[in-house]
Amino acid sequence: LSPWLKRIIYWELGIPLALLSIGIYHGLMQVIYRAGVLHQSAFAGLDYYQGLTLHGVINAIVLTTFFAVAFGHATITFYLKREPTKTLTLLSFWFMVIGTLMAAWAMLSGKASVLYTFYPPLKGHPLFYLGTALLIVGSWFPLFDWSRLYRQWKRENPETKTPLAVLGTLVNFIIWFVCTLAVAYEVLVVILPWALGYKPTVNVTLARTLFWFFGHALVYFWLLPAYVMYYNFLPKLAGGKLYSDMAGRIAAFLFLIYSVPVGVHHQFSDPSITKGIKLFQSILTFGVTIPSFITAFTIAASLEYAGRKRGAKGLLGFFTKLPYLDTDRYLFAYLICGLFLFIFGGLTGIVNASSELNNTIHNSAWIPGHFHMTVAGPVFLGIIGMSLYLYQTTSGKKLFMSKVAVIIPYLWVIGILIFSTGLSWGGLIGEPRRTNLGLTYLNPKSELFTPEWVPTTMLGLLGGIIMFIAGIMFLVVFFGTMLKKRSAEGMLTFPVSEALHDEKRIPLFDKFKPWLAAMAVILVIAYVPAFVDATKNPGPGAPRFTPDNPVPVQTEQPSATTTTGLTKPLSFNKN
Ligand code: HAS
Ligand code: HEM
Repeated sequence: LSPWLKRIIYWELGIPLALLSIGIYHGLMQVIYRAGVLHQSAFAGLDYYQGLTLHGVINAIVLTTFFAVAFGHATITFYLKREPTKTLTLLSFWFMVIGTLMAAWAMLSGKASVLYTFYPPLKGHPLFYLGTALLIVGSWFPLFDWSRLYRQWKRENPETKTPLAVLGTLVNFIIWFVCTLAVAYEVLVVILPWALGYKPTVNVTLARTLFWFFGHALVYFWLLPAYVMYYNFLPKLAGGKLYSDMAGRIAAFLFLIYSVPVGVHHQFSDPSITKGIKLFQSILTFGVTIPSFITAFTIAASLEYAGRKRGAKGLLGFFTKLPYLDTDRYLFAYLICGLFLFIFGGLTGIVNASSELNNTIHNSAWIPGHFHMTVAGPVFLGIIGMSLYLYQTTSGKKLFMSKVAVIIPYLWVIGILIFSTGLSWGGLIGEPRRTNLGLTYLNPKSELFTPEWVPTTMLGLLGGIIMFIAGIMFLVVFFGTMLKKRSAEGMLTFPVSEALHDEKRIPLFDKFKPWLAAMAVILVIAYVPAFVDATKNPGPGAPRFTPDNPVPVQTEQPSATTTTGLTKPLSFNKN
């Protein structure tokens, strides 16, 4: 690893992890507001929605994107034995840093409390959207570089199977490139002209449809680096082999075709999109669970093989023979904890995907319950575990507080399980998401006080405090390791797993073109009708809202109560 590339990878890991301190502080604040410990709309100078925006954007957008790029550089360099170009890598880094700074300024100054989904008609400062666009465009550059390196490698090794980790990384960034085209269009063509004041209204349905074209594929962009670790490193860390190399390839290509055309499952409640499209995308969503089921069985078989090699007996005895607390293989602890949480993240996802059941849990606390067992489960634990591993091995330093490092993921699992039980249970009894419950529903002085939500939000609070403690402990270990003196020669190395069944090369599973063609066809069938709907039935051109007031800024008249006691709909100024 050249010194310049190593330095960039360190910055790409270090910057978002430093920001994570703000990210998890606001996670803690969320459970505090929700449990009604605070009955106010702001704390320490930061407003509730400002905090929630910082939490979602830092944890789910900035940390994940920087990490995927840094890990991609490391994986490609390691497996293909060639490095990306300096100019493009630096350009990508600066785009991402400047974009993050612009968005951070907008959020911290309270000018973009629009949440990480930035749905219009909530309107943020233009720099928030421009910053996000820069961050995304910056993360595209490495794909161009890596594809060139891959093609070079393939020319020299036409009959060798593409290393699974390289395949996973390329598939991931292709998904990312395709889905971000939609969000780039949303930001640059739909939102920015309106945010800058050139257009008075915005097509809310179109913006949401473009967002979710991007948004669900985004979750697989978060997930695939963790899958690269599960297939390629976890079996070796467990002391065994990957059960089947082909299973990993099939899973990667299935993600390529299924990740994008499922976004409408976030819009089951959007009236402008017709039922048939929703049903079709609901079925495709079941399709996208297949690669995860393949992964569950393949990795379980790999763990079983490792456990039996270490002398395990009986049906499930292998679970007792795995290196859960081995400080030399601390990465194992992070990966196995993530996998364990994903069992519940996956099950709750399947509930969400069922369009009828979705009516019950949409916009309820169930949803953050689901996604903290996915993005804050396998994804987050993979990111922090691998960041530590990459830094420690390439710098040649010893781990700071290694015994603590290995228990952090277990503490995190305990925290998430309590937290998500509270939120999922709360969701089932009507507790909403994205709501400062402390102001009303969890405030005994309010007439809206809802005592049924006391136990659920208390569980959320307890779990959230444990997660916060585990998160801070991780930051101490990571930055403590950075401050240590070098004790050995650092080098880029991974615990590479051999395959138990190393199936011979089948060209279909070693080529991108057929899968890209299939992806294009499914995308067109799934999304052209959705976009036609969104463009034809935009609903009233939405006026501007500010985050602290549910009443639109540009109204002809305030809402009035009729003699029947019903509220007349607001009439929007459509000019
Ligand atoms: Fe999701 C909403 C459906 C996966 C993230 N999801 C969200 C949101 C986020 C998110 C952030 O259909 C909220 C967005 C917002 O702000 O509004 N999701 C699914 C489905 C899956 C799924 C079907 N989601 C993810 C992943 C995420 C993520 C991954 C982040 C990384 N999700 C939905 C739907 C909604 C949604 C609807 C919209 C809801 C609404 O109404 O708003 C699937 O991909 C899940 C498949 C997973 C499995 C699990 C396999 C299990 C494995 C572990 C095996 C363990 C072993 C180890 C071997 C089938 C691989 C055992 C070890 C021991 C020690 C025991
Ligand atoms: C939202 C708590 C860590 C990603 C939330 C919410 C809570 C919360 C209570 C729901 C707010 C609501 O809808 O009312 C925490 C705590 C954490 C933590 C206590 C740890 C100390 C994480 C991590 C990630 C993450 C590590 C991702 C890597 C998100 C996202 C949202 C969210 C994307 C949605 C924001 C939105 O609705 O706009 N968090 N979280 N969280 N969290 Fe976390």
